[in-house]
This record gives sequence, structure tokens and C-alpha cells, in this order.
Amino acid sequence: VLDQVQSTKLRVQRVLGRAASFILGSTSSSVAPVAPAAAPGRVSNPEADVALIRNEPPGAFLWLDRTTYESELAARRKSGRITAEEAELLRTWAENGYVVIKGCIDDAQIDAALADVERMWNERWHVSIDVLTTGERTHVDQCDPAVRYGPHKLNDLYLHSKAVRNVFLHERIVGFAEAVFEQNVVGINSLTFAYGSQQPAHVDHVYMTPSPPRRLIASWIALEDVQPDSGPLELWTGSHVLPPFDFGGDNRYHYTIDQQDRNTAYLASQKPGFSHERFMARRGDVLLWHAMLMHGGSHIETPTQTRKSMACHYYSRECFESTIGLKQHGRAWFMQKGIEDPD
Ligand SMILES: O=C(O)CCC(=O)C(=O)O
Ligand SMILES: [Fe+2]
Repeated sequence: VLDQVQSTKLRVQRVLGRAASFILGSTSSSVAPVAPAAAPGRVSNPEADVALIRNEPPGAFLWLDRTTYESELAARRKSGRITAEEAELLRTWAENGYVVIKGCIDDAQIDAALADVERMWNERWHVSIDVLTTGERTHVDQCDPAVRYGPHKLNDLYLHSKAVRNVFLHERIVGFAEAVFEQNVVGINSLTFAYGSQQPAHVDHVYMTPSPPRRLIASWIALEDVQPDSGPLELWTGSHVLPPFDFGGDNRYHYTIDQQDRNTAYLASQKPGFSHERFMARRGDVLLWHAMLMHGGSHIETPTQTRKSMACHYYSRECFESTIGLKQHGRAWFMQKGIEDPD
């Protein structure tokens, strides 16, 4: 039986080439060696005792995270697989850890999503909600309706609203994520905001850790023009190259409460090495960020100033053994039960 498995592996490898070595976890010498990651190494002066993951196998990295991304982009251009504009966007991703797609979502789609948010409050749907002022997790049909007028997160509204789902899995977002993963895309979580989150600087990979690692990306979708006093999304350009913090235990990439302060201190120590930006989006603009990019919600200067937006997370299809629990939406999939954001 083992021989049979081995020969199947080799056959699949011959057909799929490099991808198969990752999927099948094989290190067969018939597969070309994978270039090392471009990034890790840019950490500056970490505290002597901070534990970082520095021994990731090259196959763990996605193609745009490797030193060879320029030649890979050129090859894809040459074969006509990507356009010049797509190449530019993917290069920006490799360098900065995020891209902006201006005017991505059209007005009608945004209006439909906002209308469903309105209906959800009026009809008090059973939607999971985090009240950011108290830290309480409850449901819209169980909470004080006044919660609506302060910072909160609606969890996975895409499960209840087709209009929100259409924004969540917009074809341009899905198309970009497919290009990054070179795989199909699975929407795993949507957060709908009316106000800023004021979330401290963090890395999403730590909370929604994919398996295999690194196969996660996030989107931020402006449902209205962002005002400077609303607590815009903030990010540290290029910080996706930082070596991941090592939480130890069974899953070294995944957040543990006892290591949380050290992780926060590590990120804070690295902030000065990167340029700090705020996403001053216009309605319909979308920002996509790398799972390891440091970002957060900046301080809300005017508490009554809304910041209607969605933050969404997507896994590569390779994170799922089968399509059980997934539903198709165009070329993409979504999880029938969203992943809870522990943060
Ligand atoms: O929208 C924000 O302020 C931050 C959202 C965020 O960091 C996330 O959902 O991962
Ligand atoms: Fe985040």
C-alpha cells in the first residue's frame, strides 16, 4: 500500500509540479527547490529573549513572499496569465504587504448591504455582535438597541444577508486573493462596523491562523467615505516581512493568552522600522492586506463620527480537506459557519 501511495504521489507531483510537493508534504528531489522567503530577516533589534519563528520551510511561503517574485511575475506576464496592471498590483503586494483597489464596489451593491444592516437592526435579526465598549459578545435580538450607536462589530453578517455576501465575495476581491494563493478562495469571516474599532496594532495570522500557515488574506471595504476623526484603519507598510512571533505549544503561530503581552511588545518594538499609513478611503474603495501585516484601528477623535466599513478574512481552499461545511458563491466558497474572531 505504501508503494502505491508513493507512486500516486510521484504521479501527482509530475503533473502538478511544485504545488504538489506542498500539498502532499513531500520533499522529493524531482521537484525544483523552492526559493527562500524574501522577507524574514528584516526584524530590527528584537528583545534578546523574544521567540520568533525563523525556521519555516520554504514551501510554507506563498509565491509572492519569496525572493523570486520578480522573475515569477515576469514569467506570468510573458505567458499572458496576468496583465501589466495585475503585475503592478501583485508587485505592490509583495513589497508593501497591501494593495488598494479604488472604486472596487459599486454604489448599488453598497446601498443594498447598508439597507440590510438597517433592516437587521429594525427587525432585530439573530446576528452575533461584539460590543466594543464593554467587551460583551451577544446577539442583535438580545442586546440594547442603543448598542448600534457606539463602536461594535457585527460578526459574519454575510451568513444572513445576500447583499453583504456579494460585497464580501466581490469578484475583484476574490480574483486578487486567487492570484495571491494560486488556489480557490474561501470567505471565512466578515466583520461589519458602523464606527472605528480602535483595535491595537496586531497581525491577523495570529488569531485566524490558517493551516497550512500563511494562507490567509484580509480585506477592508469602505461603505462610506472615511473621515479623519473616525479612527481610520492604520497599517505599517512592509511589516508583513517580520518573522512571526513564536507562541510555542502545539501551534506556534497561534495566539495564546499568556504570550499576548510579549507579542504586543514585539510588534510595538518593530513599529519604528516601517512607515505608518492611514487608509483614507472613499466609499467603494477596498484595501487588501497580507495575513502578517501589522495594522489596527486608529484612535476615534469624534465619537459620533461613523466609519461604516467591513473587514473580511479569506483562506485558501487548500486549508480545507473537503467542501463539507462550505458553500459555493461564483468561483469562491464561504464557510456556512463563520470563524469567530477571538480578538
Ligand atoms: O477595521 C479596523 O479598524 C480593524 C479591523 C481588523 O483589524 C480586522 O478585522 O482584522
Ligand atoms: Fe486585523
